[in-house]
Amino acid sequence: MAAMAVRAFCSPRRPLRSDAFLLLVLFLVSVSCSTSEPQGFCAVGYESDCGLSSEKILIKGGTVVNAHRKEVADVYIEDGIVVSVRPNIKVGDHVKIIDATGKYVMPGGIDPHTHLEMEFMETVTIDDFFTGQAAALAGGTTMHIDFVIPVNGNLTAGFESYMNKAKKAVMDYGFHMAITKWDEGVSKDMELMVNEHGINSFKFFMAYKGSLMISDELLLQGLQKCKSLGAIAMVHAENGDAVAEGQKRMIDLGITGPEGHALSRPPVLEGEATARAIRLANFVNTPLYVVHVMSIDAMEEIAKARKAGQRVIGEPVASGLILDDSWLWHPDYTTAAKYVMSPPIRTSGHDKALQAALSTGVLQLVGTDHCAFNSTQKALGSDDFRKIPNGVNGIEERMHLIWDKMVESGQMTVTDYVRVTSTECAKVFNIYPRKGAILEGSDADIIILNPNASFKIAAASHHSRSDTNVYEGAKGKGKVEVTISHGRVVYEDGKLKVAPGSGRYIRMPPFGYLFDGIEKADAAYFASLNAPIQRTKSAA
Ligand code: URQ
Ligand code: ZN
Ligand code: ZN
Repeated sequence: MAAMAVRAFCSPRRPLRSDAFLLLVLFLVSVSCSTSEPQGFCAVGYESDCGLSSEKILIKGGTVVNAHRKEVADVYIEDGIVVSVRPNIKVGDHVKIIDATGKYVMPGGIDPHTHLEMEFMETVTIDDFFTGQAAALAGGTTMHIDFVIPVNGNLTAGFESYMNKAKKAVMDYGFHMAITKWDEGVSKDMELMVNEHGINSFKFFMAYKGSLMISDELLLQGLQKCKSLGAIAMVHAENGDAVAEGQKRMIDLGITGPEGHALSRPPVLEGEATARAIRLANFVNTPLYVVHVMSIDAMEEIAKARKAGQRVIGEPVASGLILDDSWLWHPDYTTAAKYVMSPPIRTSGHDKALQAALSTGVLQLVGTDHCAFNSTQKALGSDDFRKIPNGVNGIEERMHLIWDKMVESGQMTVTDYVRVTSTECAKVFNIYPRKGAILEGSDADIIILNPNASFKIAAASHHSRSDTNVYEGAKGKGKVEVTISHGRVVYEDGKLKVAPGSGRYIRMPPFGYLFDGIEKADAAYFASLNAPIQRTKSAA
């Protein structure tokens, strides 16, 4: 666990208060460090911004990269906002100068898919809004969108429980809302979430039979409600009924290990559900977002729909782009169980096809589905793979892995890198250009990546609370050296300077760009019906 500087109390700007008070505070910190957080994590008073006030910052001489262009320019930041982006900016005193010569200055990553402190499969994901976000910042991601799980199907209760979890936030975040049951109350609450709480996307699970899974009837209701609210419908697309059959088939064959997980839910079940969701969204004529696209089968359904002009967004995740399923056959259970997630990581070949689809725009943005469980939690399924908590890490590793795999390999340009790791997410969820860009007036969420430096991934040095990492030992080119969140340098020289409570909830308005012209298409559809036919009662 990398050390975090307890800045506030040592910062030159904060006068030393009475010794007694300082001792009390240090005692509180040591208690908080020793009890809840592993060694090296130090959190200080929630409300205080720990002296991490917004700084005046000038980033000099870097190559500023946005999704639409790159330019050698300076970036001047004040009060958490990008004030100007142009060459040779002159500034006064009290401005922190960061030399970015030879480096890339890019919008901080935005991770559209995470699960922090989520109750799932008889346990809770190991990273909460403090450790998960701290890991994100160390990896160059400055915002994430997490999935609120309703409490017994109740959306408002779910929202309140997640706002409570997010009290310890150290970076900006937003919420998607899962829909796990349907009734008039849920339909009403969806309006509330959109109009009152800044949620503009809802997720429907077509798998996890008996827990989160919903029926096609509910999916149809949900798609129509999303359309009326200008909210993005998101789907976990696997045929949950067939998966249950696949699981039974494996267990009956005596296959109870992690390899059984992959064998029980083959790509065809992801392809079938993706095609079904796409056709239902086409029937309703509303945009669809397919989360964690893990296979060629699902990707080709998305490609076909987009080629036909349908508004479908495909989100591959780092694990599907980088890893293959050979790990699930690893003889050591703890090692194999690390890689159990759904849809499963696929055989080698799917990863390369997903990379190609991402580099050519068939798929639009990269998430992580960060849903980390430590080895003790994963051991819950040591006798039956159906009980292994599904999920892998990635929130800290995504920006580095995609840079190395896609840009260093020449598959993707640096402007496209920014588009798929930040800008497209901001646009789809309607928070661009406040987020996802380095433009005058944008939030100063910025990373400085040194293309000539390198990274190495290891559980021993990562910031997640998990004792394992599915990218253990991975090395590559490109290193995020500085992370600026909301105008504050929160990661520099390998040190995190974060303050619980400093993260902000980002409201996301409905009717983003994916809804532009939907009503025109509806009008054309109704005009095309050429019905009802006015028939006179036949004489007969
Ligand atoms: O399905 C999801 O997105 C959640 C439950 C995370 N777990 C996973 O295996 N993908
Ligand atoms: Zn899912
Ligand atoms: Zn997920």
